[in-house]
Amino acid sequence: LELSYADRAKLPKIHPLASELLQIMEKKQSNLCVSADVTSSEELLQLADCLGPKICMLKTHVDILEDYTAAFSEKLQALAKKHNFLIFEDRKFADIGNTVKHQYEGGLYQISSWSHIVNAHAVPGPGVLKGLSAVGKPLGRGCLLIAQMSSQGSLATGEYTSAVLKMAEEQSDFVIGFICVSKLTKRPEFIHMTPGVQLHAGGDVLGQQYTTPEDVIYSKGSDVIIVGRGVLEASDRLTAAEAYRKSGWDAYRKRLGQSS
Ligand code: UP6
Repeated sequence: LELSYADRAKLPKIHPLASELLQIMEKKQSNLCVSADVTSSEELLQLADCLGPKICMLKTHVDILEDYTAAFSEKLQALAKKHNFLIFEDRKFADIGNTVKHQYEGGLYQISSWSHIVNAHAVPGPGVLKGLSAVGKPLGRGCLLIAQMSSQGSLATGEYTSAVLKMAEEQSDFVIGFICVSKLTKRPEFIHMTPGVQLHAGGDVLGQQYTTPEDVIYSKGSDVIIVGRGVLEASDRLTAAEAYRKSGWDAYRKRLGQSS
């Protein structure tokens, strides 16, 4: 039986942040996360304001901004409230617990103060999550573990991916789901999010591999499509975002056995 996003939001053991995301997805009929990979904070804020109504989540790489200020993060949070989306800083933490704690809370970006969701590699072992959750849990934040990657030749496969799943299950008070290529667990509390998505399969010259929203959501059983250049390089970004939203949502409805 395939549960709807709304059903999963009401599960007794669901993390409050995962529940909030699933409710947003249902309400906005969007399983689209736009990856706002731009280098100007003004452009990022414009993107967030323009595409906000179409997305459940906005993904950032704050360290590629050339002009980051604390005021930027305040404005981004206000836009997330205005348009009802969550912020996901794609920091890919990958160090010992004590170091990631500082990287998450402090430094120039103070990521924990403005990003609802972050992610981490499992390479260091469970200490990476212990460090992050020491900062994030009291703030109601959540973390995605990187179980697989979209890029060609990724080493995150097989037994490594299984070990990541186990690590997530052991710290499900902070881990809300996965970055992955396909659905990894039947446990409906975990949210699966997949990058490497464009409307046509293909890739780039640096190893990125693309599959379609239909393949990701319907065939592979993931929950959220993460789209960067598919939207950013379109001549009309809003129209492109709507095309991805519709394609992802239609695939979800098909998965539920509903006609689109
Ligand atoms: N990303 C991947 N693959 C992964 C994990 N993360 O592409 O396995 C991130 C990239 C980028 C976005 O860092 O921000 O998702 C994909 O962008 P694109 O759609 O422009 O390829």
